[in-house]
Amino acid sequence: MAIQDIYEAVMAFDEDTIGDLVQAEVDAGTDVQVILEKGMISALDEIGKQFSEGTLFVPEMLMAAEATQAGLDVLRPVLIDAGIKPVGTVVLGTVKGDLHDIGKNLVGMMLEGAGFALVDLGTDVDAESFVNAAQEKEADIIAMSALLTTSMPEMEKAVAAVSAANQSRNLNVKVIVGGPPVNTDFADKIGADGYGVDAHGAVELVRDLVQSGGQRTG
Ligand code: B1M
Repeated sequence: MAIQDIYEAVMAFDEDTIGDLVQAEVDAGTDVQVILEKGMISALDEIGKQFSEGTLFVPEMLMAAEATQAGLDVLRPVLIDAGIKPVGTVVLGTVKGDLHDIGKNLVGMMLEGAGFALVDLGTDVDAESFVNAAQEKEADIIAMSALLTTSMPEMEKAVAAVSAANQSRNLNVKVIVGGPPVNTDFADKIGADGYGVDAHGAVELVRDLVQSGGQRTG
């Protein structure tokens, strides 16, 4: 049993056995971050590379994603330490037009594990839905994910809507953004309060913003 088997299971779209493989690594005491990065995320990177090269297509990308989700289901209870009193509330979603949710789900699990109450709006979330959910749930932070370059204008719109609602509805919600097409410069340009480079970075950033209200990269 090895991390390589988990990598191979994603590459083989094997959602039936990946759970057992992940569980075996968890039981063996392997670092969850290693299981995630070397087992699943690196396989998805290879799938993405083959998609770019035209040797794999959307159905294969989807099957690889489903196998990954099956592995993540096993990691969920390991990442989420139940029973912690919420230290803040985060509204999370992938922006409008974008259906990718694996990275977003990871960010959500790590936030829950760090003791934040999570309102996960799913994918294809428009600006108004982010704002309304934040108001309704009295959230401290809105966390937006994007995987497509074409989602970046939607992210900009959503950040602007939060900023407008902070004024017009007298809210005090901060926004963080993340995902491969965005970076600190983009976050600054669109007026976000920060950029999370990965799921761990997102947690650090949210923690910092909730505690101090400053702008930074996590
Ligand atoms: Co899509 N896809 N896809 N896809 N897909 C990419 C993103 C792509 C890079 C593949 C490629 O061309 N090499 C490419 C985007 C190119 C671009 O715009 N620059 C692409 C494309 C083009 C498309 C379609 C347009 C294909 C088509 O239909 N012709 C289509 C779009 C559909 C849509 O959204 N409207 C599409 C569809 C799909 C599937 C549905 C088949 C499937 C998604 C299934 C799902 O998510 N449930 C899929 C997949 C699986 C991928 C790849 C292979 C894997 C993405 C992934 O889950 N990575 C991807 C190639 C790749 O990434 N290598 C690709 C693992 C995940 C853990 O990483 O999401 O980056 P990531 O999250 C990280 C960090 O980015 C960060 O933390 C996470 C963990 O550390 N992070 C945040 C993410 N969000 C954050 C938020 C934060 C902070 C950190 O704070 C708020």
